[in-house]
Amino acid sequence: MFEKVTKIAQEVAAFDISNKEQLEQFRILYTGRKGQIADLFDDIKNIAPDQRKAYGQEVNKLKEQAQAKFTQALEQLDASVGNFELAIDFSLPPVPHTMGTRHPLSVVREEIIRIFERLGFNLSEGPEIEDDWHNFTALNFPENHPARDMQDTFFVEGDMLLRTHTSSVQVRVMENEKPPIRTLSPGRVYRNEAISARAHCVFHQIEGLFIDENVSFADLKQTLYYFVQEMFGKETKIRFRPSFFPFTEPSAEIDISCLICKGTGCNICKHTGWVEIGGSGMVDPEVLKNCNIDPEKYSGFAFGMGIERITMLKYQIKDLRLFTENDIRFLRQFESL
Ligand code: 2U9
Repeated sequence: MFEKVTKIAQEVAAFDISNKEQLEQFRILYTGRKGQIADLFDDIKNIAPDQRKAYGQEVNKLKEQAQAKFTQALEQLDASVGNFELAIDFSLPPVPHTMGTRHPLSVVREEIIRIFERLGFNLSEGPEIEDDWHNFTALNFPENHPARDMQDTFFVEGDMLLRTHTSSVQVRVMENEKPPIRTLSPGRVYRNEAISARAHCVFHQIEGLFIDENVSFADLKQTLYYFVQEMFGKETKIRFRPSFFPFTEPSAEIDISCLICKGTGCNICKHTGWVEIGGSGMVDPEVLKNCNIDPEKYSGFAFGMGIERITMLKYQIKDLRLFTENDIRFLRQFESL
């Protein structure tokens, strides 16, 4: 029995450990739970009782030697990995550095803000969870207006709802500030709509409000004309189509000449030569009154646009869902903006 211990001790001493595979082999053969040293301990029952003590001491000595050899080899191999395998290879070409890019909606929102900033507009923000007064009643929506329906608006609780437009922010501005008011309110809005290529239940709007003495429809037209030329290029034409909104009177839809066919007719403009970018109008005197502004003294205009819509027109994006899918192949296309 002692010869077996000596034989294994010789093998352990002679075993060459120069890589991780050999180290693992050494562990399996000798120091592991099912290794030969564990077997030697099991053999103790076959040793004559008067020799068991000496045998045990021998096997213990071997176990310590093997364990020490294992630990030393492991430390050496780890150190060599640090020195060589993980060392930096300075001859490699640089890894392109991947920075995030600004979302196209943020780029376009900024661009719109910059244009109106040059006309003296400031920015205003407000809550996304609104009350009925700021979202509907102050804006002259009648009690039975379809926009107040559950099908169109997400109600939270009681008369609280997810704002359906950022006009609610401008109601708050009017309640809290005196004219002259020139303010722009960009933000997220919610409508209870099925998601498709052309509609989403969450989207972004930017609305403008201009209130002062003697503000006329001509001011509205000139302001939006300036915006369109700055945003879409000097050759872009603008037209106003009569419309109706509860909060403006008169009201007008804003169209621009189609950016693709320049007004000659194509698929994008459905062969009309024009595409809609938003709505506008003179603030209804009832709305001014609701916000404690004297309609005898002041008048104003307002307008609203969907940021998604403007971005889709400007960059020829065909599906609204791309804005929220976070597909890197889509987002990377706007890297240079
Ligand atoms: C106040 C009074 C009036 C803002 C306006 C529109 C016309 C309009 C739509 C465009 C596309 C919303 O994103 S959209 O669906 N907006 O047509 N918005 S006038 O009028 C106001 C705002 C605030 C106090």
